[in-house]
Amino acid sequence: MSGLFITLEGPEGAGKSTNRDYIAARLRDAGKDVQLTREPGGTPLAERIRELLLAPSEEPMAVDTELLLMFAARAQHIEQVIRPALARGAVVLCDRFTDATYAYQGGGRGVPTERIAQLEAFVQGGLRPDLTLVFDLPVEVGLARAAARGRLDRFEQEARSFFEAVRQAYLARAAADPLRYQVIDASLPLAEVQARLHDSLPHWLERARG
Ligand code: T5A
Repeated sequence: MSGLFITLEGPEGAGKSTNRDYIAARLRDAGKDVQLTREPGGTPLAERIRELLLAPSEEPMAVDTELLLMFAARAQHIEQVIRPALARGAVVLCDRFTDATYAYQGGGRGVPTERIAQLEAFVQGGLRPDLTLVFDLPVEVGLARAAARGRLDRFEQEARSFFEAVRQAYLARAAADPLRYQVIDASLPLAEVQARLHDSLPHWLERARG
């Protein structure tokens, strides 16, 4: 594969989608072929699985159901979108990927890391992001931003302790592999976050290409 696989991660309301569009615009200015996508979702079928995952429901979703639906959507997304884009040499810019499974299902729900790692190997083979940007901010700031948008999805209705665990899981993963992860202070004003992205991105991309 000759493309570059970049993922954006972080707790709720961290600004991933906003900054994904900003990064895509900078990369396109530099003449890159950019494939924008997101998880769960990214293909029509995977977007239908996303609806199942995010819709609040009377029937509680079993933790393993949630885990397997995340990976079912991912398998479809990888086959239909991510691998073809990488094969044509594109930069794939993906709003959440498997780090979200480690953070939400692992940190938040308590699924053992080894079980997630088994599914990751099964579904992805050797596919891993080249660069992961973790947009980090205090839980209450992110939840306030998400709440300002209106109705809360199934995850956004979780307790604050769930999101604290999610945040800590992201930070622990980033600390364990500082070459792949860049932690960005997403509590700063948007203009400041984007100024930092503007200044650091070329360096991160160069390093990710190895
Ligand atoms: N999930 C996902 C799992 O549990 N396991 C998995 O494996 C995967 C892949 C997906 C849900 O699924 C879970 C995690 C999620 O709960 P989602 O909608 O894709 O849901 O993810 P969210 O995090 O909910 O997306 P959000 O849209 O809430 O957050 P973003 O994308 O981080 O934030 P964004 O860019 O939409 O910004 C939110 C608001 O804040 C403002 C923006 O203008 C916007 O209004 N904003 C700022 N305001 C002030 N200062 C800044 N620096 C700002 N940056 C953005």
